[in-house]
Amino acid sequence: MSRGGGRTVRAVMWSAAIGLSGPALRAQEVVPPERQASREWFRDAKFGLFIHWGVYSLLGDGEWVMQNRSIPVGRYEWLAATFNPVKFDAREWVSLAKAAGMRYITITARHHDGFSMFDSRVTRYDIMDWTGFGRDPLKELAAECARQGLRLFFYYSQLDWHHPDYYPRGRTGRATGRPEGGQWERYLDFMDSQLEELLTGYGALGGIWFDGMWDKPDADWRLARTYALVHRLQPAALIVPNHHLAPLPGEDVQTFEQDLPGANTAGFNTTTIGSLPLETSLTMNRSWGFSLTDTAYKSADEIIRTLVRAAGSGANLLLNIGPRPDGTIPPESVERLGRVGAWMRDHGASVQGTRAGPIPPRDWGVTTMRGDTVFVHILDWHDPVLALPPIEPRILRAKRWSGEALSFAQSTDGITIRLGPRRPAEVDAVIVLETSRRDR
Ligand code: FHN
Repeated sequence: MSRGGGRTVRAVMWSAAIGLSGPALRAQEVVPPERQASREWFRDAKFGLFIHWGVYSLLGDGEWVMQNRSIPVGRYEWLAATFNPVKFDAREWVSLAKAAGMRYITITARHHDGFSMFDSRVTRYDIMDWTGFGRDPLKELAAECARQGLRLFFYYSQLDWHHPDYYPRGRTGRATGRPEGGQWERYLDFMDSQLEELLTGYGALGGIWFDGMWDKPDADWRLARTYALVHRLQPAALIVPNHHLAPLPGEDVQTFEQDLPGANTAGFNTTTIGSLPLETSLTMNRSWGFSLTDTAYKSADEIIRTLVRAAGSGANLLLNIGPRPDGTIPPESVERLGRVGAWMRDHGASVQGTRAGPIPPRDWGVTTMRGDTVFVHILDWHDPVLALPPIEPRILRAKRWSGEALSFAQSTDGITIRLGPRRPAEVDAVIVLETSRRDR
């Protein structure tokens, strides 16, 4: 992924620019119980599979290849016609996610190249009408997710490098040879029509994952109207906006790209953390879309530690794969998902269904909690006694994840837990603290 410039525009200014001022702003603030319940489900879920897959996968150079190589619309259209993922198997994809311990899938229904990976009635530039594939992969995924009990989210790019009405142009997509002209309102109508298709033709969705508004920060995105449409068609669906701004009315999740909440190694995660559910999206190597040459894969241990660190920050991890153009998943990704899944089968309960614990994330590790149980995740600590800052509840018992009791001392100065002699390296040494809230 590459794209220009930092976005420091403040949310308040945006609210006006994108049509969320005045009554619309206030009208969006009531969150109905169905959506509240979905938010709690989301907080519990903790782990999801992100999938970037589309015409760009054919070139094996990431999802920005159209922009990065200045490919004109006509030539890209030709490429799109050759997309034929004959080995795509929804059951395999969903099973892989499920075995990894993931609870949801977020897949690109349409990325910035403007090609619809679903059967759309409002354009022929989609997988059913433009290619010889003859199947709607999102329909198959939706059915399979429903069968296996995972929720499905659709990534939807608001930015479009193909549509003539995406005009005036934004920061990107200027070299694709489109005529200088177009009607912005018509483009917004087109987007709303596509969203309506996605929200009415694919069963109950987890939500819509929006991306790309940053391409035109000053445009009127008619966001209040689009969000109202989503909420009207599926009252339980969540809106996850990847605009890297403070959350706006109508939105349900604050998502951070390539960073844990609070960190900003990627350069665009400058917002402060609010009260909405949190999510971190992360590439498994350095690319979102399939790359033939990117072999910089994170190890399974690194992924597990990031998942645990995310949970300790109260966030989900949305871990990406970039399937190949034939529909198969790179073996490096399959292998890592398998290893993470093995860890999740044993330790998943220390992460899923939890909330951030009483001790804020530290270099040595994090804490999570469920009810009166606190999970101390030791990620980098090599000494026989672990020293923790004080926590409010009284600790009744401390034990290893395997059940072995540990001796501890608790005072107003803090907690010490005797870990005993150094053990073989564990990716995450989980200590369970059973506590009794003082206010009982
Ligand atoms: O430009 C996209 C990029 O291709 C990818 O989809 C990521 C995923 O979070 N989001 C955008 C950049 O913010």
